[in-house]
Amino acid sequence: MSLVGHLWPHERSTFSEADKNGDGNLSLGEVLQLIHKLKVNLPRQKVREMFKEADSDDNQGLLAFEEFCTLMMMMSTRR
Ligand SMILES: [Ca+2]
Ligand SMILES: [Ca+2]
Repeated sequence: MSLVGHLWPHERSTFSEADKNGDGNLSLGEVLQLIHKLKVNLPRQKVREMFKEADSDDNQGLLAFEEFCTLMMMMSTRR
């Protein structure tokens, strides 16, 4: 089973919970709030870098669900 497949249902609910304004995308601010809530110990600067790296489609500055999964993968593999 792939990691993404395994995480899917959980990530989906995390994503919609983090999407405060309900636009279907996560802004950097929403991601930072989520990370704070999850008590993930990462410096803001690091989060910003990973956000930019995960943000790979045409809709820059916002993370779609797939991009958010990429970000979560980065966070779990790069401690
Ligand atoms: Ca949003
Ligand atoms: Ca994007």
